[in-house]
Order: sequence, then C-alpha cells, then structure tokens
Amino acid sequence: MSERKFNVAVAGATGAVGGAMLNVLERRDFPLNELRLLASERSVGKKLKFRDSEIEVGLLSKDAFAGIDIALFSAGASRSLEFAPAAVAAGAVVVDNSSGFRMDDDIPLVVPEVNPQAIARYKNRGIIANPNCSTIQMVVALKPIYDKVGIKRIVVSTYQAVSGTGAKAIEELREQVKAYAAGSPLQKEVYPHQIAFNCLPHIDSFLDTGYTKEEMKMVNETRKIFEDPAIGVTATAVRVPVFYGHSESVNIETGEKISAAEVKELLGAAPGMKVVDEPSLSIYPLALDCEGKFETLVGRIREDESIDNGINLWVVADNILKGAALNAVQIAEIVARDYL
Ligand code: NAP
Ligand code: 3JM
Repeated sequence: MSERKFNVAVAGATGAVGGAMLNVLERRDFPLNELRLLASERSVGKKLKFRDSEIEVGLLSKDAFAGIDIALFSAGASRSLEFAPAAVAAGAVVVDNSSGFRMDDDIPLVVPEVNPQAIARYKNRGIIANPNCSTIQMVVALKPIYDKVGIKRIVVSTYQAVSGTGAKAIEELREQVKAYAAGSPLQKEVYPHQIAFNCLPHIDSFLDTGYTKEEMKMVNETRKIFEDPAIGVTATAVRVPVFYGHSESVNIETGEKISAAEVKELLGAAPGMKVVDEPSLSIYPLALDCEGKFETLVGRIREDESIDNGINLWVVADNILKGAALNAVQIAEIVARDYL
C-alpha cells in the first residue's frame, strides 16, 4: 500500500447516505488528507463529526472541487448531473450514488465483488456509477452462482427499508409509529400512504408498462453489471416499515443443475457474503441483524422444485452501507490504490 493520502469530497454529506460515507471512511481507515463536506445552502456552516474533529459543511457548487482527488456524490440525481462534470473538470474522479449516470454506455456501473475490472473504464468520463441498493446486494449473492452454472432468469421481490428514501422518510416512520401508539392522527408527507404497519408496492415512479423505475433499475443494472443482456429479470419492489436493511426473495433459474448444498458452500466462500442458514434453529438473515454490517447475508437457500434448475434465496443487507456508502467507498479504495 502506498503512503499517499487523498483529498476526498462528499457531496450530500448531511444526508442518510452521506453520513454513512463518513462512518465508512472512518471505519475502513481510508487514506485521507483533506475531507471536504458539501451540501445545500440549508446546511452551510453546520459542523459534522469526523474522527476526533468537526468539519464545517460547505456549499455544493461547481467551484467546490479544486484540489479534490475523489468526489463521492449522494445528493440526488439532478445534483449529480449538474455538479459531477464540474468535479471531473477540476481533476476529481467521481463515484456517483444516484441513478443519473448508471445506464450511460460509457460509464462503468460497479460492485467491487462482481465487476471490479469495469472501474478501468472511468477514464472515459471520470465518473463511476454505484448501482441501486437493491441491485447491489442481489448481484453480490448471485455472482458465484452465475460464474459456476450461469443464470437464465431472476424473479425478485424486495422488502425495502425507509432509510432508502432518505432522512425525512426515517423521521416519517418514527413519527407515525409514535402517533399510532398515542392514538393521534398520522401525518404523511414522504409516501403517498401510511408506511407504519403497511407495505407499499410502489418505489420511485410508475412507468407506462406498469413497472416502477425502481423495479427497472434492478432489471437494467443487473444486465449491465453481468454484461449479459440475455438474462431475464423481473422485479417487484415493496417499501416496508423497517428502518434499515433491505430484504429480498430471489428465485433463479440456472443454466445447469446446482444443489442447495452446493450453493451454500459457494456463497459461504464468496467475498462480502455471509451465509446465515439454520432454519431448524430459526436462524436466517434478518433486517434487524444486518444494521451496521458490511456483509450481505444470505439464507433460506433451497431448491425450487417447480422447475428443473431453480434455486430460492433470501438476501439481506444494510441498504445504506453495502447498498450505497460502503460500495462507493470500496470503489474509491480501488481507484486510490490502482489508478491514482
Ligand atoms: P437525504 O437523506 O435526503 O440527503 C440528501 C442529501 O443531498 C443531503 O445532504 C442534502 O443536503 C443534499 N442535497 C439535497 N438537495 C441539494 C441541493 N440542491 N444542493 C446540494 N445538496 C443537496 O437522502 P439520502 O438517502 O442520503 O440519498 C441521497 C442520494 O443518494 C439519493 O437521492 C440517491 O440519488 C442516492 N442514493 C443511492 C442509493 C443507492 O442505492 N445507491 C441509496 C440511497 C440513496 P441538505 O441536508 O443541505 O438538504
Ligand atoms: C435511491 O434524484 C433523486 O431525487 C434521487 C432519488 C433516489 C435514487 C435515484 O434515483 O438516484 C432516491 C433513492 C435512488 C437510487 O439509488 O436510484
């Protein structure tokens, strides 16, 4: 490891993902020289804790990136589209958490456990895209199976935590639960329906096909990451009243037969994965158990007896960590180690 230290900017530092980025940079001891925190004018002057000090938040603007080596963006897609090119022009490599650039042909879409080689293509435009949270944890779990026997089709249903919508949604669930317990009327602003004690089959906006954009992110991003346009993917994305941790029921049709025992062994040895699968002891991955963890948890591994070559999995990860901040910092670590 070289001795070099890097100047890193976090755009969206005051948000749910931005806060987790600070936490991950600290936990992984990223080789930092300067850490620059950026957000909207609402937050300018606010101080955020990092290691033993406090860092003042500056304004996200086109001239905020002078001297920055790596810029981590999590301030929404429109801010990425507006400010990431300016960060690149100032000499930074951008790791973008939004959907703004993910499907651009000349921008790599990267999960380090799955396609780290794609990072080299950042030189096209200076930007590397981080996939959607639901895609990341699914492809981490599927990669070893894909490499061993191929995957023809994926049917996935998600159970997604409110933290995926941001800081305001975390507050909305907390307030609704409190109001319910107090017998007061429940207020809703972030979601179109009450989220407490409910499940909403609606994440991001609806398309004319009847699918949501969130569902199509899983379809299109999975094909791009596996570089396999032929893989069939169909998704149903559901918001559930959980604070942290997305859970997914994943059904796959493989190219060749593979047993549940073989899948368990493969995934047990896979990077970034932890098998949690002792159903007779009521042990399986739980959203509550993944909070704060870097690993993607997998369990309920079993054969789908309704088809010749089918497997069912239950995949759980901290959506703010592996689904966003951790994945972005892992990419930044590779950029710093291998490319700068
Ligand atoms: P959040 O808690 O609502 O935070 C939003 C952040 O963006 C805050 O720091 C906010 O600053 C900043 N921001 C908003 N409008 C801005 C503006 N006009 N100029 C400058 N900064 C602005 O949301 P979050 O959950 O952290 O998510 C942030 C973004 O990350 C999402 O919009 C999404 O694109 C991406 N994301 C990706 C994944 C993934 O799956 N990879 C998951 C979640 C989120 P203020 O505090 O000053 O308002
Ligand atoms: C996760 O631009 C925005 O308002 C951001 C919406 C958003 C996204 C997105 O589309 O970038 C919120 C939460 C994501 C995502 O990861 O795709």
